[in-house]
Amino acid sequence: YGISGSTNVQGEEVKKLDVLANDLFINMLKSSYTTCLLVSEENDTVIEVETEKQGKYIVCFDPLDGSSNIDCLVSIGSIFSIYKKDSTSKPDVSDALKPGREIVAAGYALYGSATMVVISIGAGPVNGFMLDPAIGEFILTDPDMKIKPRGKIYSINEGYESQWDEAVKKYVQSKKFPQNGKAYGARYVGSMVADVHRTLKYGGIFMYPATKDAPRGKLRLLYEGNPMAYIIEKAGGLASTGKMAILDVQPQQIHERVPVFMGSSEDVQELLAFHQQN
Ligand code: P6P
Repeated sequence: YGISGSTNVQGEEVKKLDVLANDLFINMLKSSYTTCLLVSEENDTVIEVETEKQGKYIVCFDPLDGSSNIDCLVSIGSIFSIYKKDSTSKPDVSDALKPGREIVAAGYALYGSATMVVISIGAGPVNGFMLDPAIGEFILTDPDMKIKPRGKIYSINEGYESQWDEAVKKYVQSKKFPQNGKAYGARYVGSMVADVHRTLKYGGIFMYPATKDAPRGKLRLLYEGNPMAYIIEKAGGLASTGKMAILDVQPQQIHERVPVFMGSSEDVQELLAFHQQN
């Protein structure tokens, strides 16, 4: 589909597939009678579910993340996090402004060389379900996913190097020109779901740091940073803003952004050491 001609709250061109995905998520969630409030990357304000269809869950989602990759057929995905409403009051935006630690379930769908849903619920593991188109079912192909303590890949948009802070510059430099051992490989898709899923499967670190143009980074806390941090932490990795755990950030508004550093624990700890030095 071509460009639908409109732009979303992020000022990005909204492509028809984005609009379609957003409509599907909203319609399916409302008609599940389990949700009372929705936050979508595509909607400026919270979406209140009609009273007669309300349930007790709040869902924050990016219906189609990586939309700039749609027309060139690079992997894209959907990301979601779920909270349980902790009061009987009328749902309002404050119900969505909870730290990621209060998430009850989260995950993503990756539309890549295969379609996979990775999800974790409550105290449960991270499970990966691959779609088998022959039977139209998602099969549990990756039970209890764990991330390696250290990988060999770093993932960042190097085009913005001139805008990074010193800690990130020195860390990336140390991966390219290590004092001992082999240099890391570089991989960057430009779709968070694809980059994080590869990091989960292979290990390493995914970074979207603050830049001079975007002092709080580009990725959104509620429906990109938090759900991915929830998955990575439950798989044994770390997810930080560079200053604190992403899941501990108290959101102030539904589309706020955070710097993101997540992946293998030893790789993230190494990056954080550069932040502490600087
Ligand atoms: P850049 C896609 O638009 C997205 O929100 C994430 O999926 C992705 O990680 C990031 O932006 C890519 O941004 O600035 O590197 O093109």
